[in-house]
Amino acid sequence: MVSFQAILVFISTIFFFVNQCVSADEVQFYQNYYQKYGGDHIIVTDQGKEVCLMMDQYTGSGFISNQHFGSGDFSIDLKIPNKNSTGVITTFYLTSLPINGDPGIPHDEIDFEFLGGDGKYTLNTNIFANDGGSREQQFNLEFDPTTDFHTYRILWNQYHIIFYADDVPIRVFKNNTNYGVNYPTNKMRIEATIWNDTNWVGDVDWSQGPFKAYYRDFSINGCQYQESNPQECYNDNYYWNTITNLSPDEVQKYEDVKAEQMTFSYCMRDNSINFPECLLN
Ligand SMILES: *[C@@H]1O[C@H](CO)[C@@H](O)[C@H](O)[C@H]1NC(C)=O
Ligand SMILES: *[C@@H]1O[C@H](CO)[C@@H](O)[C@H](O)[C@H]1NC(C)=O
Ligand SMILES: CC(=O)N[C@H]1CO[C@H](CO)[C@@H](O)[C@@H]1O
Repeated sequence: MVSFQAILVFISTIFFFVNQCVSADEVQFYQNYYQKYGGDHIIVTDQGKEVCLMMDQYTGSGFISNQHFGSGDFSIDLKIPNKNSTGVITTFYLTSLPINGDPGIPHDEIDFEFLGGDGKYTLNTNIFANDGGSREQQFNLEFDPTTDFHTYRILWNQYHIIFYADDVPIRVFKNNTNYGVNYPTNKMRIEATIWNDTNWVGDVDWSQGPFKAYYRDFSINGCQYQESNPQECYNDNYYWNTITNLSPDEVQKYEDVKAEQMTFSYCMRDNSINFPECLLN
């Protein structure tokens, strides 16, 4: 009897892992996303398993998820443009802003933004929670994001938002609503873009273009938002909602990142008094 059960567990474990691998590898771009803008500056290749977002002096480009989500464990594999790309911004983020940018709705957003500089990159992260954001934290990653694909991940549940770069937690934003801190609650979609912002990161040298960012792995682990039952996305049946703390190993990695890779935090600004979380963490 025991061995029979053991065999069953064994078989179902194998089935589980095979199933996971197959689904992660084979999800094609158009199953979960569509082009938001940029005309022919977005190129889908490898039977929908890779997307190239391009920007030149005429336009950038971007894609957006079909669904809205209320929680999830969102990730993508990304390789950043490898040219001298001052002024080029490559992103992967969640946003509540509708496609026409209607300013009437509360703005929640969770951002990974790679800011191209003179031969180097800064990873900017930001969080908007029913407001204007301004919660930047910036990092010099320990790897070069331009030479290979790396996995960037946003875990968003009712307890915290965790930003990961290759399984290293680089930022944790806790749900401190009990202390008067705003926290994202609105339905959000996933977007990825390549764009430029002269005022923020400087002028682009268009002669260095076109700038190309490559994305892979279009599987999505998220709770589809239901207007009639938003609370459903806090259900423990979703594995990401059972993640309430960093593991001891992750705590150590996170401390190392804060000490060695974080180059800026909004909590260092004079107006950080407006952000109660700066005193809590
Ligand atoms: C944040 O935490 C509070 C409890 O501390 C909870 O009531 C609330 O639903 C949480 N907010 C979100 C958006 O999950
Ligand atoms: C990179 O391009 C900028 C213009 O956008 C230029 O000022 C800078 O000298 C270039 N750096 C290198 C290393 O080519
Ligand atoms: C190609 C592209 O998107 N260019 C934009 C760069 O940024 C300026 C404003 O900072 C826009 O006016 C351009 O359209």
